[in-house]
Amino acid sequence: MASDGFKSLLKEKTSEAEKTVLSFLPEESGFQRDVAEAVNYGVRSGGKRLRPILMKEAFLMYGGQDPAIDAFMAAIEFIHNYSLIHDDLEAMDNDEYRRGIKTTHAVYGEGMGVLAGDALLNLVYEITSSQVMDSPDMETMKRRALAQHILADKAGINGMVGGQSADLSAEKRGEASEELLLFMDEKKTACLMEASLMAGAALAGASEDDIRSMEECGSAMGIAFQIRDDILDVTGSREEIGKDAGSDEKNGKMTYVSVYGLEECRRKVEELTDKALSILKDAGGDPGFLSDLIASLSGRSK
Ligand code: GRG
Repeated sequence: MASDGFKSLLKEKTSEAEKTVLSFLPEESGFQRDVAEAVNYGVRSGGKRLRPILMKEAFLMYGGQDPAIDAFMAAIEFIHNYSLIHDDLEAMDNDEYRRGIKTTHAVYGEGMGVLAGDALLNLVYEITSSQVMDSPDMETMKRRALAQHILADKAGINGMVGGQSADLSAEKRGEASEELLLFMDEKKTACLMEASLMAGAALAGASEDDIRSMEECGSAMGIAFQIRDDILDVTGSREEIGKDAGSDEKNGKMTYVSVYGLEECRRKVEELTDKALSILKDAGGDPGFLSDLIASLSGRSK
């Protein structure tokens, strides 16, 4: 059970992350204002802001001081939000609600939903490449470029997009195996957790070994996060999870719950969370809040 101290710190950090992310949103003006409005609607719709918080905590854990962290926090949240907007489209999961309100395509139409996701992904490269170009020295430029590379790699064909592609193909072909399930969840969900922790560490100038530890920690916590998501899709209500429950079953998706059942899934979440925490403990630095955050996610209800 999370302590009151942890809860109030999380609230504070969530509101800081939120403020940072929103400060990078586009202006709603000109002939392109509709897409800017759709982008802003999607990003302003709330959410836990987990990925930018993870990034900032890894950054602080390794003694980071680079002001570019703000742009990178916005960037990871923009990648996440683009993936949600596209995931909700008719061509994907066809979901009408997310974060307790109508999805972006449900409000702005399918075409604008596609464009809003595209625009967000481009914003990622606009705001992070500006940070690389404006670096005050070569060392900082290398750290920023590495952080940018991590985001691109983990979000792309060998990361999140690859996982989503495997998910769509499995659905279409009726394929199912433990190996495939693990691949899908590692790629489509854990990769952005990995990217958050790794990019935070990279911006702080952490060593290659430390960045690798962040990757391993993000992988274990990310898979646990997805299994918890699968559990909530079965046991949660729209009030709790902000979207229609039972979406996986409706779409005939293979999930951890459909393969292993609820009890085994709960056990796996605990096991993976312990693994993430133990990697973090051995990673050097003071993981204080980050440990508490990862531990709290195993019992999350939204
Ligand atoms: C290029 C068409 C195209 C798609 C990109 C759509 C996509 C690839 C990937 C989707 C991956 C996806 C939506 C995975 C689910 C991950 C997940 C559990 C998301 C929910 O994260 P939370 O709970 O959300 O952090 P909030 O709302 O709190 O931000």
